[in-house]
Amino acid sequence: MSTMNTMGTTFEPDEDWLAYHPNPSKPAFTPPPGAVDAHCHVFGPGDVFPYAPERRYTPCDAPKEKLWQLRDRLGFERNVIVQASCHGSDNRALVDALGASGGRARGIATVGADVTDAELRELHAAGVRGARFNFVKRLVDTSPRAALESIAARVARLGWHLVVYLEAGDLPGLEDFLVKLPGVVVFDHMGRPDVTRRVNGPEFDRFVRLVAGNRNFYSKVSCPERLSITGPPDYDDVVPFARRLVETIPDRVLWGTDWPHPNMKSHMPDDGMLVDWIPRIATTPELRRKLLVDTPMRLYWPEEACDGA
Ligand code: 0GY
Repeated sequence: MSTMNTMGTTFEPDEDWLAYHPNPSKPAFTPPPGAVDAHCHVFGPGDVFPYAPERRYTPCDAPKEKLWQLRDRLGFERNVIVQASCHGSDNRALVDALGASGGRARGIATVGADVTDAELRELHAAGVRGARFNFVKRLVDTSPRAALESIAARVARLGWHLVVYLEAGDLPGLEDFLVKLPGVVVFDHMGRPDVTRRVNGPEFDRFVRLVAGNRNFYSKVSCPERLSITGPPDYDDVVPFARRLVETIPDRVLWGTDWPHPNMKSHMPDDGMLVDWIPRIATTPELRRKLLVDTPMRLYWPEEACDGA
């Protein structure tokens, strides 16, 4: 499949690219009213919103209309759309989706140090509430720390928070930098632990201590499909890691589908089954309400949040 934009550029997905599940199952678990899918993406479509020249992968298009269909099928009410590296710091596809969401989506943008205050204000008006710092080396050349510090200070003035994507092995080298960041810092996918290691071993202990010890740190307990070695549909090996976080910092965890699951090479998850995984990591109605409603509402729709945690 190829798409051509008005400049005559085509975007062929990578040869080994797995498309999102065409027909996810209806989950048996019904999310509580007001549930938020707090980590998902939109890609393109490339003929309208071209992928970034510096991208490390070319995905298949994953447009907003498909995301809304998924939201409704899974029983969610809102989305937090996270800018992915294939769009670089061109947030137009994200802004377009936010504008079409009827207020039911908020966004996490990627911005460079050269972003102007006027551009930041425009992003805010569109529904962006955070900036993503991506430290995953296979995806991006990370900006210098000084540039990130400057972005962090500027977006903090808008009340935004930061979303940090890293792999567990890189955490020790980043900790000093991360603890000085202003405001809320949300870690993607539990800091990407190696789940073949012990859940109480030194690597994951370090992550849990860091997020538990800093009241402004949050973690997404997402992406079993990305972290698991034992695989679908149960992703048993990831459960103890997510559960430990849900039980240690119940007011500071978030969950998301990660649709359309960029760079999955082993398999493409059935999103309905991912939703059915939630009760295994958040084992009471109260924990599930905090995870799926209270905490994302506090971060992304504070004007409507009512839990006051
Ligand atoms: C994810 C994961 C990935 C990609 C990106 O920004 C990105 O390109 O987020 C990944 O390949 O691990 O869903 O956050």
